[in-house]
Amino acid sequence: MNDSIIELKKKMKKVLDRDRYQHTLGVAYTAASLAMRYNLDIDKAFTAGLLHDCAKCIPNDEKLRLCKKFGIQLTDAEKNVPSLTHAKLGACLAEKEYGVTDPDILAAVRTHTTGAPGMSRLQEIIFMADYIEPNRNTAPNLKEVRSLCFNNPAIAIRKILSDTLQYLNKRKDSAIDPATKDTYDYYKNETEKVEWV
Ligand code: DGI
Ligand code: FE
Ligand code: FE
Repeated sequence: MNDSIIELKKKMKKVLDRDRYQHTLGVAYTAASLAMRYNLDIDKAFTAGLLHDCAKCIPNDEKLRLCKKFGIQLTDAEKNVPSLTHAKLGACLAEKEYGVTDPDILAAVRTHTTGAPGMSRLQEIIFMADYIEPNRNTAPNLKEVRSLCFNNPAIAIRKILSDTLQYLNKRKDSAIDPATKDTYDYYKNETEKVEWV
């Protein structure tokens, strides 16, 4: 792995708490494995994995202040559930604070929580790796979803989002971001084109 990855690892260890750093390493290595499977640049996937939660441990009021400072447009859901902003703010910090210029890496960080319709393969890999990395253990159907991620990304993403929407619908405080619903609709439509689903 290149030197910039080693530097980034050190920086993430400083700005994340212990569990979040372990999760971050899990996402980076899982993303690297998915990149091997789908013939993508391994260093790019690892870098996006390392950075995806770089804004997660910033206190919520500070997150909102930084979003305002950087002119990041927030949805009503993000205003109601400020922790959601760590994705867009993370992409902004990846560029301004950690020197990332690759637009695909920045997009992967930006969309890692809600997904987005028509994601690039790298965006899909980070979205999936975040959900299945080895330290994750509470989501339903993890065994099935882990296997799907290495076999059929569109179906895996559809399943992740349907389980996430079901979980959010059960919770009273769940403000569903339009991006989460739009992404589900997109991947549902994509996978309905496939006959054997
Ligand atoms: O940052 P992580 O915990 O590693 O993972 P993440 O960025 O995917 O965030 C996961 C949480 O985000 C999970 O509890 C589900 C929640 N989430 C995803 N989409 C939405 C959402 N929460 C709300 N309120 N609305 C959404 O649209
Ligand atoms: Fe996250
Ligand atoms: Fe994460």
